Amino acid sequence: MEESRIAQPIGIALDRFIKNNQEQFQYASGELSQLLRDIALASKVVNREINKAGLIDIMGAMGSQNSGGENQQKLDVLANIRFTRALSKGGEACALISEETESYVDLNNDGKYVIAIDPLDGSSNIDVNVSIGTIFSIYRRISPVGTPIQPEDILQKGTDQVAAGYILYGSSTMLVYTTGHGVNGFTYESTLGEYFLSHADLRMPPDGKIFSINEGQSLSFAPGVAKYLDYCKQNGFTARYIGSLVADFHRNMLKGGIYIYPATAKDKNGKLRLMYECNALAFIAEQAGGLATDGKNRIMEIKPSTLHQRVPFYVGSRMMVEKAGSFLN
Ligand code: AHM
Ligand code: MG
Repeated sequence: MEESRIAQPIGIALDRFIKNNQEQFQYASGELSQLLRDIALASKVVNREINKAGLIDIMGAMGSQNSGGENQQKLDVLANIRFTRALSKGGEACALISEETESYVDLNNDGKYVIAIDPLDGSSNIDVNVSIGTIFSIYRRISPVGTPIQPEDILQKGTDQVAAGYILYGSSTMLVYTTGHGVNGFTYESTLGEYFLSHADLRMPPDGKIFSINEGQSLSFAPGVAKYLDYCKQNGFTARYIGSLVADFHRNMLKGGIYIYPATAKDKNGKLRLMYECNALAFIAEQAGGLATDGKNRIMEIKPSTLHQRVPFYVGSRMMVEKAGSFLN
């Protein structure tokens, strides 16, 4: 464990944990702490809506499309509203990038932070009671506080993240995040309405035997990807694919595995978005001892050129990601 990591007892409440760790932040003014609390609060509201989704008429398609031309679900839109509200109220954020909006949302010019978020990832699983997630990255703005937001504030590399995390709405709801000092996971206790530390200083096994990929598209994979999948099968690996990135990632982080969304004939740059899907998970993976690449390059070093940029994504146990890469190059 690094010296800068403060040992925290299992069971400590998220609020207290954030407070105790505040001095780890480079800019310990409390604003980043507040943003993390805002995200946690919004996630509780979203969690409540997800849990009752089958009971009231909030499931199903919205009839509208998001920035990528995909059908929006009612819960996608609801989650976007909840997180946008929570993150705009406190004034800490100057801009919000979301999967659900074409352009970034200009918030408070006095805010220090830029947030990229996928409010509800795993859309195809919403209606069928399968795990879904929220993914977020937090950046410090580059332009001076108090001035209008600039393109360089928005299009920052993953290495510039000051915090990142996800919420997994699964068999239990978890919030997992990093501020660059290791990864910690908190489980939601719904009767108390609070997250408690359940997974302290998470480490990803360096190697594993789970591979997660949509093999239905294998005919349009590059030969190297197909060869790596043959290698997995020849070595007795296990295939596990939920189709919810957060859930697939979380399982692989705990058990050891690799998640791959490669370039396909349909999606030449893969399907997943660099700014609000891949970077956050790459940061968490690396902080837990894992790795994230586009098959060749470190995800966090890719300079985004557009908000909704897609990228092939290889993430998980370090040795598995390296091995997959060796088949591609
Ligand atoms: P979404 O942002 O529209 O929900 O898409 C992202 C999701 C990931 O959660 C998941 O890993 C992937 O898309 C599944 O895609 P596919 O159905 O092509 O396998
Ligand atoms: Mg998504």
